[in-house]
Amino acid sequence: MRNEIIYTADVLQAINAGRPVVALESTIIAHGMPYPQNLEFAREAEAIALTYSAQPATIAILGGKVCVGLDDGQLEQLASDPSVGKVATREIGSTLARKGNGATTVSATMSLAHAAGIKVFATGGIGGVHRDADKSFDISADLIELSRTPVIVVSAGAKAILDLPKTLEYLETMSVPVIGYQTDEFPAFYSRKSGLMLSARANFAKNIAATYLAQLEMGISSGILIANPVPEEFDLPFETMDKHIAIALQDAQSEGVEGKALTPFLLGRIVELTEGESLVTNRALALNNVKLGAEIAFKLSELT
Ligand code: PSU
Ligand code: MN
Repeated sequence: MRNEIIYTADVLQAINAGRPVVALESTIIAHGMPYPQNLEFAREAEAIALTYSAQPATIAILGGKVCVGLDDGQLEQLASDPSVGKVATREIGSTLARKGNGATTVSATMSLAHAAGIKVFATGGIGGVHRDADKSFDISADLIELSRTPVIVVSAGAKAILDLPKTLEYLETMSVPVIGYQTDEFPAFYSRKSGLMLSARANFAKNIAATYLAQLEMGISSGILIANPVPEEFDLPFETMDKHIAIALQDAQSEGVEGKALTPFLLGRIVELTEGESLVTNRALALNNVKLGAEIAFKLSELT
């Protein structure tokens, strides 16, 4: 009756041999991008990890099993089947128990990557404190998971639809190290700059790997958030994006969208408002994170 993890042969071999492995999430595929661009993205993310010498392991729950590493048919299912739900950590147990399907968010992917023995995970942008959090209390479970699960999460910061200063404050309170990769500034997902300064910076992947190992040696169980700015050529100006985000937030309010539907709604609305430009940037930043994730996983395997 035990719920085992189903690994692909490639992923299991890489983990057992101590070779570099980078986990990838599935909510970004199922709920973060439209079809078929999401499928192309999922395939390309895997290809980039391999190019940078790391084994990709896309994580999802399919047929009531935790799948670590997916085949192309499973990626296609995630990308195109609207019945695949969005699963955060608190929904892992119920999804497994009812033998359901679920695309895993940053929080759920972190906790399953940890259970599977994977130390590095690349995503787009993490969830965080929403802009009206003083009224809605909407704070992503991604932040809680970062505070208690020792996985390195490579992101382009938190999604710009959020309250970024409050998100950084919350991460500080929850003792989550936030390290700018080759930057002193917290990136704003679509934009390289937010005007918010970080207290930690790493210029090389090996320093990130060393920080992670130092934390583990001291029994610190939190994750580490890496803030990796979107490549220059895909940067969308913060001011322009803020105008689109304001409209998307208004639309969400007037349509009564809230809870876990909010983030997918806002991302989708912003794709429409920018006529697809935000999708091009979202794809580019997420792929850039996979590349850095692979480099960190490589350094980690060298050091251990
Ligand atoms: N990054 C992206 N697109 C996404 C997400 C991240 O580029 O769709 C997803 C992640 O799975 C993240 C989730 O965990 O959005 C946050 O959802 P919420 O705000 O409901 O916690
Ligand atoms: Mn939420």
